[in-house]
Amino acid sequence: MDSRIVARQCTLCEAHCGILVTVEGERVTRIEGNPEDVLSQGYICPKATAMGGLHHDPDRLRTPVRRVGDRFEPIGWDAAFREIGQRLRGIRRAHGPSAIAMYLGNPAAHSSSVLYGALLRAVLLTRNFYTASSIDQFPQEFAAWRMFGSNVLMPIADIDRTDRLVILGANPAVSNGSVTTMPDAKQRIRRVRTRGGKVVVIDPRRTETARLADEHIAVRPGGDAYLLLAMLQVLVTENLCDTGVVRARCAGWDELRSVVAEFTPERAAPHAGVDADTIRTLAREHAAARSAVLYARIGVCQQVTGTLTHWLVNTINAVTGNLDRPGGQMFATPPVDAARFAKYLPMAHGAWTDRSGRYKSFRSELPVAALADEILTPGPGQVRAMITYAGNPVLSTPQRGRLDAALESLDFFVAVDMYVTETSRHADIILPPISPLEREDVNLLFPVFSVRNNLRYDARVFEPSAQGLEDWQILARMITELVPLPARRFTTRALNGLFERLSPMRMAALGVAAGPYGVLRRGRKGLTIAKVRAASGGVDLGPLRPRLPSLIGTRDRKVHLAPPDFVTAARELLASAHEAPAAGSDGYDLQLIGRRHLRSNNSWLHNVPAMVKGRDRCTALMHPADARERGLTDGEPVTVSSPTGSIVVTLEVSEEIRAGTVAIPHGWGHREPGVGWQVAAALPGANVNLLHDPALVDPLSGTSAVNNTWVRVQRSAGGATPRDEEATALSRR
Ligand SMILES: Nc1nc2c(c(=O)[nH]1)N[C@H]1C(S)=C(S)[C@@H](COP(=O)(O)OP(=O)(O)OC[C@H]3O[C@@H](n4cnc5c(=O)[nH]c(N)nc54)[C@H](O)[C@@H]3O)O[C@H]1N2
Ligand SMILES: Nc1nc2c(c(=O)[nH]1)N[C@H]1C(S)=C(S)[C@@H](COP(=O)(O)OP(=O)(O)OC[C@H]3O[C@@H](n4cnc5c(=O)[nH]c(N)nc54)[C@H](O)[C@@H]3O)O[C@H]1N2
Ligand code: SF4
Ligand SMILES: [Mo]
Repeated sequence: MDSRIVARQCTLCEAHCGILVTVEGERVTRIEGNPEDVLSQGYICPKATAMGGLHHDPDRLRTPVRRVGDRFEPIGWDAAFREIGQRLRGIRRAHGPSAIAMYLGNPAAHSSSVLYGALLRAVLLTRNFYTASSIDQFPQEFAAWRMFGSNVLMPIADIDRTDRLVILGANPAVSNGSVTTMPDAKQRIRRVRTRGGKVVVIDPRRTETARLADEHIAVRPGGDAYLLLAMLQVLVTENLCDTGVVRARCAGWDELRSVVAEFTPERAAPHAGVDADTIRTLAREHAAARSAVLYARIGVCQQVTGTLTHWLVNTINAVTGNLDRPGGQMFATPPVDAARFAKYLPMAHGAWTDRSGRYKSFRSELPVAALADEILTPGPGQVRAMITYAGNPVLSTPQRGRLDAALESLDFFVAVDMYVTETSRHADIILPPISPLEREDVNLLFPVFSVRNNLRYDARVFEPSAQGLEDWQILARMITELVPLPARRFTTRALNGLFERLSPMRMAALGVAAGPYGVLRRGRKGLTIAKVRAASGGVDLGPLRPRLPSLIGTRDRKVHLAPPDFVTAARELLASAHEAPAAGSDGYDLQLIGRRHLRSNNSWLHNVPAMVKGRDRCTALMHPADARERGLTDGEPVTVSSPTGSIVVTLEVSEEIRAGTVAIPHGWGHREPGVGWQVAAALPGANVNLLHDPALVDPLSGTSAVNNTWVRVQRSAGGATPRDEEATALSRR
């Protein structure tokens, strides 16, 4: 049989590891790491093979479908777009542009089709634009915007050169790095230690990453802001800061010092759940190291103190002289230098709000916590139609379990997705893109956040069928339907023709040619997409280089250490620290946090058998002392309830989690009627977001604080197992 090997990337997570895909006949028979890949150097995780599984998955939609009663029937592309155009234009005419909402999910960021997602968003002119970012990295963007003048300036941990790596609320050994792209994070972490450096992990769970570290500090969930404020107090009072650098490059130093002056490690200790000596040592060692970096990610984003924590992380790195220097926090010089221009975009925090006035827009979108209310609450401005693109908000966002009913109540709903998911099952029309292995691409986003400057190319493994469309083509056709056109019947074709010539690949080629390494700047030796395509593992563009002065977007061109709203919030937090730490109430006595598994990726790899074989992954992880106290045993079904909702999952007892804390992964709960992913639908597990109160957010950025829910865990009534209908019944409440 014909056999061939194609080099491309796995596009499932930010690492975008280089893979070699072996195809025999029409089937993928092997996926292995590409040793020539300039960033991943042969590494892959077990998820890489899912790229083949997804491609061949019989449940993956290959043609558009339309809902007829409670079934979906195939429909042609032209008919689908015609109907979408008519329905959406009608709703916009009757109720205004904000009556159409759009939700953009995580996989959108993994292909350059996202450019058309942004264009569709712009054409919609809606206030109701939502993305997964408001349950993800918004606090980091918000802190970057206020400190450096642009949300894109989220600094990267220079892990390959640091002498001291301190990780808070991230588990790169499993996630392979986020907002610091680091394929084979495990190896990179080990190398910090083999070259004589030190690794510390601050996390309520003794994670896969913590097991690689010199030291694990089991912080109380939500305790990080206190811990960091006290670290700063030590740095300031013991004169451990690099004041030369601070005075030359930063503003707000005096204000910052006055905020933390009184907040000793002793005062922080009960709130952080970490003893004072440990906090003091953390501060001293950070200052003493030749280079050091605090790296924080989603665990601390999803807290009411999300933005404050990321501000303090950046601040501690800055005042110890570790900002914009090798081994510290740095900024990439990517082939398309987005950060240079992003500072000119208006961020306009609070340009509008949701109708309740509680949630402010940030970078032109509303926090996703407002979504169900904006659909369900009647009155002027109510959302009547919805477009989802590469997202599964029913499983991935907290909505008090009302998003199913909300989506069902819409006048019209179109989902751009290749599965009938918990979300898209409510759609009137589902538009599936071709499989990732059928697209050609260069990703320009992740080089902005990678540990080395690079550009890599994704080759097509299979030719798409003649009818197959990429996401950007689907989105372009929707844009055409929505742009006000004078004589629609005649101009539609012209506009579609124009878009066909403006493929993201073409735009990327232009961007790269005009970028810092491009032919337009460097002449014949410069970088082109053709050169990247010709190199099997992409092009390495060298280590990160100091460059903040050329990027910074604040008016005075200084790093702002004390943005007034952050200072106010910090003072409020410190004032409340006079009281005892929060301890839950009404019997809600455990703090719930999330976790990720190496073979899972948010909600959508659970239909690939190789990714879900073995034991139930959606378990509640609990410390033995907590289990004993409740008379619970490993492996039994338990009911986990919060004031917001209740689910049934299997209990997993383990020393690895801090007492008083339970951890349950998100993205599960597929046993819903009508979902099309049949492997997933047969799995145990429940939707943990049913437990989270959407009203609980980081007040600065509006990010859902899903690592801050108090729950109660009890033996499941009647000994029901999570495979029973009970889990389904509860999750549909
Ligand atoms: N409680 C809790 N909730 C969380 C989190 C948490 O830690 N705890 N994490 C949050 C985070 S970080 C994230 S990023 C979100 C993710 O939240 P979402 O982005 O809403 O959800 P995903 O699970 O990534 O679902 C992606 C959907 O896109 C589809 N898809 C995959 N590839 C493509 C493609 O190329 N094109 C199109 N059109 N569709 C595609 C899949 O079939 C799937 O339905 O979840 C968030 N939710
Ligand atoms: N295998 C796999 N890889 C993935 C994903 C996946 O689902 N599976 N998802 C991808 C996505 S969309 C993202 S955004 C990234 C996320 O990448 P990471 O940020 O590395 O994500 P997590 O593994 O969720 O790590 C968060 C950690 O925070 C801890 N934590 C929770 N609350 C607190 C707290 O209050 N303080 C502290 N200090 N720690 C806390 C948790 O115990 C957990 O270990 O991963 C990406 N990579
Ligand atoms: S870490 Fe795994 S899932 Fe992520 S890109 Fe690499 S192989 Fe794919
Ligand atoms: Mo994410």
